[in-house]
Amino acid sequence: LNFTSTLGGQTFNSPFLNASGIHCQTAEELADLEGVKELGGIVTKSATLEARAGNDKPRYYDLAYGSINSMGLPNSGYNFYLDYVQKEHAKPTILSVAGLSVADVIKLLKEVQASDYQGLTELNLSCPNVIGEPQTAYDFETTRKVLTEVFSFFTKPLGVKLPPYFDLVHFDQIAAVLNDFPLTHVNTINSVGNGLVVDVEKEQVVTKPKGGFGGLGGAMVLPTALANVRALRQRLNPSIAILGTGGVTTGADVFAHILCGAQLVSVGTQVIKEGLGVYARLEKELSDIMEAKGYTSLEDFRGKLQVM
Ligand code: RRO
Repeated sequence: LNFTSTLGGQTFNSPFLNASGIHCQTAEELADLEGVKELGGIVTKSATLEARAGNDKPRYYDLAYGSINSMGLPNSGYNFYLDYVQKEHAKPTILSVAGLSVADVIKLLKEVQASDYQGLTELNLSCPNVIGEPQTAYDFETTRKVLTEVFSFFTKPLGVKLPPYFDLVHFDQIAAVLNDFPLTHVNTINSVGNGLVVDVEKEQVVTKPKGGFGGLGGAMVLPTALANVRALRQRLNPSIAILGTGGVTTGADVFAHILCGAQLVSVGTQVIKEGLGVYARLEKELSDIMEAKGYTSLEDFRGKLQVM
């Protein structure tokens, strides 16, 4: 089977990525990812200008149908991740960056532009968990302003990480903004922001920051993720690839993401639940489905979802 996909001029030998934030904060975790042969590429934890400890713990909670997190952008600072991606790696990397202000975003991307790094960068416009900070990509005008300023100087491959949208008009509105810029990709979805999980026995929330509000991930968000991949694939310029993230627990879920138009597919919560062995299982399950259907490459079914 041919699992090859291209993105930003680079070849990914498999469609699988780690979701940003999952097992990609420390040098050890990133080295672990390099050792997973079924991973097509490696995404770093979103980097800020300064290193951050993140929010108080507990800040991640495992649920039967997924997870809730309010990590608060713990990371080692952009210098660490920019050094990391400039080293030799067997797989392509995606450098994720997140600003706490527009000025931060510009400063971060100017550093990336000035560096020797020629790979992909992804601007996270959708972190739901930094106290007092809105998710930028829910504000269409601010998103346009940020991208206008960014593309006045940034010439390297750049994508954006989006939050989930829930209204067809919002898909139209964000696509109208994104289509005006030379983006390599959009990565959709980030966690479903500001859910609240209640422990009825304890009559209490399950995570400490923000009074228990946090981003939802895992199986419960799969239909939302598929809707976002599909709706954006229908609206974005063909030159903008879509990275599908959200709700993957089986090879069938990976197949569904690709059927909706995903170029690559990320796994988050299920990596936490199952460990890095998840990728071998998903690859086997995807292979079995493709073989049963007589497909030999991802192109055979990518974006070919049928409607009634
Ligand atoms: O660190 C986090 O709390 C976090 C981030 Br930056 C993000 O983009 N998405 C998420 O679910 N958590």
